[in-house]
Amino acid sequence: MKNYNVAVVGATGAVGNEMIRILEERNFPVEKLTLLASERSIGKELSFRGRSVPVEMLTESSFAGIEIGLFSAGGSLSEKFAPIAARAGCVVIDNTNAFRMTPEIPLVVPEVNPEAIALYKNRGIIANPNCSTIQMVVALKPIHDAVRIKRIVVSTYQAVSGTGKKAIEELSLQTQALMNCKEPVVKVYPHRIAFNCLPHIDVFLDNGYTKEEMKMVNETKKILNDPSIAVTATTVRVPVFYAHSESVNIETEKKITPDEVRSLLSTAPGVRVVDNPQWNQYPLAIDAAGHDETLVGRIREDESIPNGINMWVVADNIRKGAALNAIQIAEILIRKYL
Ligand code: NAP
Ligand code: 12T
Repeated sequence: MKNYNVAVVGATGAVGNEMIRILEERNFPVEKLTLLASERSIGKELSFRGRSVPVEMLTESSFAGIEIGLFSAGGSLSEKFAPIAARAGCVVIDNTNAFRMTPEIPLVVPEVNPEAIALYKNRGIIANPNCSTIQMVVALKPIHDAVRIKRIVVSTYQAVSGTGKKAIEELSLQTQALMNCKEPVVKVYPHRIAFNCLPHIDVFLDNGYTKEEMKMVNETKKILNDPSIAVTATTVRVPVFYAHSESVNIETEKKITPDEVRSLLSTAPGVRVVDNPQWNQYPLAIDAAGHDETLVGRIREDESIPNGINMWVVADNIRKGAALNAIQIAEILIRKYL
């Protein structure tokens, strides 16, 4: 079996770190691992398969001989360096918002639209969707195939780790400060996040929605390859470290019962149904964190309309929402195309 030269761009970040762990965990056939970050990280070393790997500075010549580039250092760096890497012959799997809605670039969730990976040939780039969108479409795809979803109303409860390592530290420091009667320092978000909820993720747009909300609207249609699905979203930051939770309401064309949804999802790839309210069992962020599956529960009829279902969907935003999804794409890429 062939081994591949892999680069992680943004290796010292929350997502990059998890990528290194998952490459190791899943025994991805890595020949040489190159770790790239900013000038600030020169001198750092990260461990991979029991060895220390030095972090190098990302430059235009970083991609000679690299076959797969896992990018997670922010949108503007991807805009600049992904095309440079692609020109050097590297297939880029990009975790940022930079290319997701570019028509000729595939936007992939392996459980949902793995066939789109073939389009990597267009530009040498595959886009990884937004974390909140990934877990929602993993749960909805089997239902959409069975009874066609006409409309989705989603509200999210998103962990601070989605913003990166600075935000993880901010929630931790603010919590400690408040528990010790000290003034919390507010830096990463516009308001305190400890013991609070912020209806604000990413920047506000002219239509009154946030960019995160519009990512959910637009990416869902692209991944499900169905521009006719109506989607509306409210995205909220909550004081949770890892795993996003979502309240998802759907209206379907054909009627489906909660039992039929549970049965469909019980065999769906990447999904674990956790739905025993009589034993207080339902998806929890603390149970999803560190795991691969998207947990789905609280499945019940929306009694306000003829064909409606409500559910609660939880997944680790750094794993399925980012690093794991990217590496699952890479696994299909090497198995079928490289
Ligand atoms: P993070 O913890 O803040 O890490 C940022 C990483 O980018 C670090 O490795 C940092 O290196 C590197 N970086 C920053 N500026 C750089 C530069 N000028 N040159 C080279 N490297 C640079 O953030 P994160 O949570 O890992 O997220 C990183 C990006 O991934 C986000 O901006 C977002 O676009 C994307 N993301 C996507 C999802 C998703 O929904 N799929 C989820 C989370 C994040 P230093 O340590 O050297 O500063
Ligand atoms: N602002 O990949 O803050 O578009 O949780 C993912 C997560 C952007 C993205 C976050 C964000 C993205 C967040």
